[in-house]
Amino acid sequence: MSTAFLSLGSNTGDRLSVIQQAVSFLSNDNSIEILAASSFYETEPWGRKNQAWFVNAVIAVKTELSPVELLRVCQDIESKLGRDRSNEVRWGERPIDIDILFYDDLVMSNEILTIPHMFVHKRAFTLVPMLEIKPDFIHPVLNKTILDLHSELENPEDVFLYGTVIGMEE
Ligand code: A4P
Ligand code: MG
Repeated sequence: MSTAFLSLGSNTGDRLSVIQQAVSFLSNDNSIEILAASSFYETEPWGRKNQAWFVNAVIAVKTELSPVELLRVCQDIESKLGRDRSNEVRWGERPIDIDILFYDDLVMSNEILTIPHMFVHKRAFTLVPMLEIKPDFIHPVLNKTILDLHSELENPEDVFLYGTVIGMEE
């Protein structure tokens, strides 16, 4: 059994509901057990600024699936929830994105999967929810805790607990 951390994000449609449905699909998979879930956050778009704000969350799962099998399950769920990759631009808007942030302390990279996720340490929208569920997790390449990586962010994008944003820009 392995422990993986998954990032969920949405910035079109009913963002919160789509993320909740994704978590529910994951928990219904017989090979996946949800160990912990962060709160929901409203986050400023990272990478491509001119788009709607995202809702983001991170969950910890226990699974017997290999990393690639886990990715396939996540991509199937993305499709079920209406994601059509053929219409997308990199870092652009999407109804649901599920990324594998970490898988135990595995380090791997091939054409379909890079673990740890290559931007996990640069994004407040992944580090803030991680802080809630596993602040002492050590990034296996950078050898730093989530707490340290978060404190080292330069110019982090805005991340607010869901429901607490006043005057959010669209
Ligand atoms: N892939 C490689 N490694 C991984 C991994 N660890 N987890 C491959 C998941 N997928 C991984 O991903 C493209 C390919 O990456 C997959 O086919 C898989 O084989 P994708 O989800 O189809 O495309 P993408 O999401 O457009 O590309 P990318 O580079 O993964 O974008 P990101 O990094 O997911 O960024 N701002 C805020 N505030 N919140 C967000 O959630 N999300 C993005 C998307 C940009 N800005 C954001 C947010
Ligand atoms: Mg992705």
